[in-house]
Amino acid sequence: MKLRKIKRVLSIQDISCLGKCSQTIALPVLSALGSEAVMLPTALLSTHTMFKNFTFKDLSDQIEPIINHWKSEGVKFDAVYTGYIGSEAQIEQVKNIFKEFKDKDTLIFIDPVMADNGKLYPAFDMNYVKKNAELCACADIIVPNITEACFMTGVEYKEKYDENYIKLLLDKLNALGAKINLLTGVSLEDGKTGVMGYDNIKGEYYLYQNKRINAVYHGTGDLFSSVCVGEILKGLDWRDAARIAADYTAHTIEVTLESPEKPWYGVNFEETLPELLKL
Ligand code: PXL
Repeated sequence: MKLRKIKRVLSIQDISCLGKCSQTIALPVLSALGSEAVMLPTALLSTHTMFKNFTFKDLSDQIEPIINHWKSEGVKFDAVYTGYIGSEAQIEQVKNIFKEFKDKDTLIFIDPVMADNGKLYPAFDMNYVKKNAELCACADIIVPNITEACFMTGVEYKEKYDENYIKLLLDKLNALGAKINLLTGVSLEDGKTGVMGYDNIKGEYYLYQNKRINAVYHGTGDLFSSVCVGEILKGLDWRDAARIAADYTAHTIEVTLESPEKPWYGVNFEETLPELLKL
């Protein structure tokens, strides 16, 4: 009998108790795709920061003891996946975690969650952006949206753009140092949206456009990233993983529109997960 080993992924992001995003999306999606999800919560919030009056407990002081305990257990990770990181100081802690746990086959996947629609999320400033850009140098893959890419590269944010603008952004992202740069929310045709990436090692672009659904829900970036990580760990090439993640996210938004909640409560991925497993 051939022995199989489950891939183990460390998910570093906050726990927002209500409002599906970050860990509450990453864990179920990674498990469904067949990886063991280990979580390192960066902060504990009552809701994500698009709600009013959210509570926020920084968990930085827990990171070192947790990591030390895992080291004493000799634990290894096939991937380290980072999302929303609460502060500049925590970005430094994350860099150390990469040093501690990265060996030659460990995938480092960074979603530099900090901004959307031309604006930074509350609590972040340009110093935080600069640190996040430095962190991206450690990655095998980064998946910023256009706003995050603009903040990290200093390129002007535009709502209307063409392929040359996206290629310029990808060029500037490449200079940050990650191996694969994958821009999300790229819309190059009317009624379409998707991703465009550049593989720094092979020198190749990849563009994928699918149907654009005119609705904005919170947590869809986290859904896209979690699916990408899970699919890559299943052995898929990053391009196939990105295509599946883009199609699945769009489909989940469409399904969510059939039972409308307030968009900041997130998408109903619970309904579509069984279909993801068949893709
Ligand atoms: O979905 C990204 C995200 C994750 N975690 C927290 C957030 C956000 C975006 O607003 O506020 C706490």
